[in-house]
Amino acid sequence: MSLTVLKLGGSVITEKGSPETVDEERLELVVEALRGTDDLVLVHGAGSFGHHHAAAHGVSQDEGTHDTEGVLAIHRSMVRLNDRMLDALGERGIPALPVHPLSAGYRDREGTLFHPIAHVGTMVDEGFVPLLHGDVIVQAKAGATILSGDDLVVALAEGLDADCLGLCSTVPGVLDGEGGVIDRIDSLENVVDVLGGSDSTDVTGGMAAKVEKLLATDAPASIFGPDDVEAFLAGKSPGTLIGG
Ligand code: IP8
Repeated sequence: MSLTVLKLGGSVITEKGSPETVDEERLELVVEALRGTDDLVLVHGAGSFGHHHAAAHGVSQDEGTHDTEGVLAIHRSMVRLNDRMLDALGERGIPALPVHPLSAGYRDREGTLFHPIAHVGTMVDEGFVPLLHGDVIVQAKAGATILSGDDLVVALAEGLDADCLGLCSTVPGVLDGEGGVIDRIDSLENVVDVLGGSDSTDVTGGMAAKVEKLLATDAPASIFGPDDVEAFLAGKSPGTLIGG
């Protein structure tokens, strides 16, 4: 079996500038491209669903909270998006099942993520498509902190020994100073100058953070745009290939 872990960026599937709004057209395009793919684990980001709640409650990857209301506001927002995704996938015959990280995983006081992998693997073995998402999760000595879908895909790809890992972003890959797509990145130092931050309320960092996380994985990882999901699933290397 050849296992693929794919993250759909929050800004791909939502309108990032307007609160809790799904980008229906983009979602349709991406979900269509997923049809017929076996052995797939999906993760989606927050986009306009999670980040503004996180910012409103002062919660980030580094700043935790013990305020239950805040935790629930962030989590429920992500569950609403996850439900919308499940509907869109189910309508097209993709057998997706939800996995909510808040209820499954945690981080220790050093920030190391523990998330059940066998659970997700068994779903795949049984022909389902696990659909996880960025979330707020408990962290020892910090209350609850934000877990980016980027960290989740890395942990899943490693734990499940995935054959490939993809991040579908709004841009067609990692862009150089002139707006061209960089084909391959083997080290962060070579590209750190051209990687900027994120443009809207985003508590989990921009492209530089993504590249850094992907460089730490064994599985070949790609960052590509929504038009390239099909090519990626067909085993091609669209966009930017990171490490591997
Ligand atoms: O969009 C962030 O996930 P990401 C999750 O994958 C929340 O970084 C709740 C802000």
